[in-house]
Amino acid sequence: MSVEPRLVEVRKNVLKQNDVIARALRDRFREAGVFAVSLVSSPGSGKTAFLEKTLTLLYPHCRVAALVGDLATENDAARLARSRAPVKQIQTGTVCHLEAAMVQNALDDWDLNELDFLFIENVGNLVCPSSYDLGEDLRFVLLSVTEGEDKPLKYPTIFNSADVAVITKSDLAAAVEFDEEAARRNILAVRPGMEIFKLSAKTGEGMTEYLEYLERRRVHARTALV
Ligand SMILES: Nc1nc2c(ncn2[C@@H]2O[C@H](COP(=O)(O)OP(=O)(O)OP(=O)(O)O)[C@@H](O)[C@H]2O)c(=O)[nH]1
Ligand SMILES: [Mg+2]
Repeated sequence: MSVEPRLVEVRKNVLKQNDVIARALRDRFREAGVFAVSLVSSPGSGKTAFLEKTLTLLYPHCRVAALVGDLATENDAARLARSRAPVKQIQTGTVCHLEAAMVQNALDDWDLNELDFLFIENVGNLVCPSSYDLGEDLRFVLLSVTEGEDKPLKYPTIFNSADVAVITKSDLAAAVEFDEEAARRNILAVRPGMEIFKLSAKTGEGMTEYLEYLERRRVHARTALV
């Protein structure tokens, strides 16, 4: 008997269990009327900066909160908390992605009825997070101008499992000779028709357009239920 089929079986069961919890989370989000958005990308592509800007701009107008996953440290939670929104860090130890059970545990003492948006920043990784549904309504994949236009082609699964792409750090585009046309072409080659935003958390360029889109998606998702 070879070892490989058993490993495959264990992995299948873990994913199946994750899907069951993710489904329960999705139902909970719907019932509470909270719109859940997750962010995935490689380490350092700007998830926390983008999320801090998002929370800061949304906080005065609606009820927002965030969970953030990292293997270690509370650094990102501390940065996000500057927005004044409720924030919780999830430390995954050696695990390279968030799982639905981790999100469920982190939400234990939060009343979701009091939220309009829940944001979930995943661990920086272009591979592991793609297999794990977190019950979110919308998944954003970030691609910074500094990491190379070919990333969607090299890591198609993460782009395929996301709903929307965000090109970040647009203020640095010229300095790194970012080829926007190639990046868009590569994203669309992997995920035809994907919505793409380009923005900078530093200058705020492109943020308004993206926030208007987010609000449209929230209203559409929540009124579609009524
Ligand atoms: N110039 C510029 N720098 C940015 C922008 N967004 C993020 N950065 C910088 O990029 C670095 C990484 O940003 P983070 O927000 O920590 O990236 P991250 O994806 O959350 O990183 P991990 O959580 O470690 O995966 C930091 O030094 C940020 O200041 C941007 O829009 N423009
Ligand atoms: Mg971060």
